[in-house]
Amino acid sequence: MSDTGAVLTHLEDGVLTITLNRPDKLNSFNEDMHLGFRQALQRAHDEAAVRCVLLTGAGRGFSAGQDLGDRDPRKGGPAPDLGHTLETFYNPTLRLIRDLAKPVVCAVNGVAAGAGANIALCCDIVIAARSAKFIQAFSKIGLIPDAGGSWNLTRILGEPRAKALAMTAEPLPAEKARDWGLIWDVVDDHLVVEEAFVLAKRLASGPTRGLGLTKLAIQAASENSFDDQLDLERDFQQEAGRTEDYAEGVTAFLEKRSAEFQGR
Ligand code: T3D
Repeated sequence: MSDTGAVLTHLEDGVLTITLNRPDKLNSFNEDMHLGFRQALQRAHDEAAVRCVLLTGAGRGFSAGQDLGDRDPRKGGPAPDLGHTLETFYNPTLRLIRDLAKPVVCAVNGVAAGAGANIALCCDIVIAARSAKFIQAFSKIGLIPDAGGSWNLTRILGEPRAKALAMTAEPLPAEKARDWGLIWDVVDDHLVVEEAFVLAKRLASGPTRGLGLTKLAIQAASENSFDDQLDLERDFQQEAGRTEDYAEGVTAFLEKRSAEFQGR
């Protein structure tokens, strides 16, 4: 582990595991954790050796969102400018996850609340512990869903469920989140990180550029017209078709063996 305190990173078999590490505060986000998280995601962007990211939390929770101790009105002073904190801390991180042309797997090891829930839901493949729950906690403190929540929930669940989750702040159990199509899978608590790592390792040994383009193409689909998406598929496929991994994949098929992708 290369230890940056509030965030731990560990690179193994092409998988950069990023662990949110403030377990006594349910991995809620203070500035230190924001910076460590962003630094780790930037590393995933920059290093070719990183071919997949696995995000999880230390201890019994995934993340409880913003550290409310840092927002204590009883300490006096002017009200915090939350537009500024979103723009400075959360939004760049969410953009890094969405724009990263590599798979991001999330192992939701326990409760995910507020921005913690929505950061998890922004990842590409989410596997949750059976006891985990997702809470749009914002309305309990007078806020709106942020960290991409109003966008993701509405697109995935539709307005009725998105509004009800956001307005009631009712915990959404992991199995219901899976049944509603919000996450990929649910596994027994003690297996969640292990199973997510197996999946991440499999993705890390895949055709990294092709997987990255797949991610970006699927994300673009909800915004594009059918015609625009066909154009995008043409361009992305042209790029994928020029990778060494494509040549290796076809060769391996013809030679009746497993492909050995190098991520190039
Ligand atoms: O501010 C901005 O920049 C704008 C952005 C906002 C983004 C947001 O995320 S707003 C939403 C913030 N999050 C919340 O409102 C959730 C608050 N937490 C909870 O509702 C509950 O903790 C949970 C439902 C998540 C879990 O409940 P439970 O009973 O399992 O655990 P707990 O006992 O409440 O928490 C355990 C400890 O973590 C506890 O500390 P203690 O008493 O043992 O010393 C608790 O205070 C601490 N903790 C939990 N969440 C937070 C937190 N400390 C600081 N900030 C938190 N968000």
